[in-house]
Amino acid sequence: RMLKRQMECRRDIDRLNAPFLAIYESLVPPEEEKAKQKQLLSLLEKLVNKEWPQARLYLYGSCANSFGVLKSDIDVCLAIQNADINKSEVLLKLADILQSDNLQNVQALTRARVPIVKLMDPVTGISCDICINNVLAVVNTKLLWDYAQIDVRLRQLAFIVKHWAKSRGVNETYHGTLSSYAYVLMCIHFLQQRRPAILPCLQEMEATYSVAVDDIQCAYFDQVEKLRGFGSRNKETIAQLVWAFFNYWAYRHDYANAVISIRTGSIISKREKDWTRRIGNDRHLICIEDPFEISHDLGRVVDKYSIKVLREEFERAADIMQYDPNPCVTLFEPY
Ligand code: 3AT
Ligand code: MG
Repeated sequence: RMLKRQMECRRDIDRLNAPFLAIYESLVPPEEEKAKQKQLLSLLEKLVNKEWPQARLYLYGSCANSFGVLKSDIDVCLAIQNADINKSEVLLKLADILQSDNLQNVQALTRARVPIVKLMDPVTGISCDICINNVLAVVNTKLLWDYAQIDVRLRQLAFIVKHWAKSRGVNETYHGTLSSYAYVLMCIHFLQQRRPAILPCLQEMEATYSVAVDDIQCAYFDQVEKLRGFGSRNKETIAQLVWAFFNYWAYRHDYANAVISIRTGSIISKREKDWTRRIGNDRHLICIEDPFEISHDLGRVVDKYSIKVLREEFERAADIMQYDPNPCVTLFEPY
């Protein structure tokens, strides 16, 4: 009976639509934030091009994938063609240039997993990380943006999930929980799997966009304006989807055998990917396949301690969605 109750949505669920939409609206950044980001980007472009005239700057991450909540930092990628550049040298040089132009807190982190220069622009108040030649991140940013154009429920769900993850302290990769990028992939997968489906699988469709990044071919259908209304046969509301999302990760997902894959629009098996045992530090306790770098498991940061934390948080959220009189408050209570 317990199980039956967990699989059955609460009857008054749609009463939660308005408050969830209000939370979503309150997180959407205002237009002037976009303008400030552009302003900072063109300042950076000007400075960078004085030293490297051929170089280009690209926004990536949440400031460009449409999943950025207000007051997010911006992620910038410096693309330099020259094959034999030394990333550390470029970063140190870049830090020098930025420092002498009144940008604040300039710091080159050359030994980080993704080496970057950090800075804060006192004019716009925006903080920014600049990395070098991380083209795959620019391409996966476009993929996420394209998915968001198809059905507004993706953006609504992802904002609520990200807000929940930040409030509950489970959006910290250095503590073994998941990145924002991983949570957005979980939302896309989830909406691809609803019946009727709310999102298609763009990488399984005829490719209208194709780029090679190193030895990885990134190709998918990107004429998403033709796909508006794709999910309209599915009438599920945001409250129902939030309920079902947490229910899926709390009680339905097969952690022992399943890999979620937005590339194929389905679940694939750990065995098929040879992700059944620990290799080095990759334990594969929750498996989220990167859409392009398919040997990359976004769950690889999760360890035997943090998997418990994560799963308990999913269960807490699912139970709140099922039983709590006021989920829109309780769900986001600081841990
Ligand atoms: P926040 O709003 O900053 O929390 P975000 O979408 O900017 O969310 P991150 O700062 O975690 O997310 O990452 C910035 C971008 O870097 C997002 C994605 O394009 C790329 N990225 C992050 N982690 C990975 C990864 N493990 N593999 C490939 N690309 C990644
Ligand atoms: Mg970011």
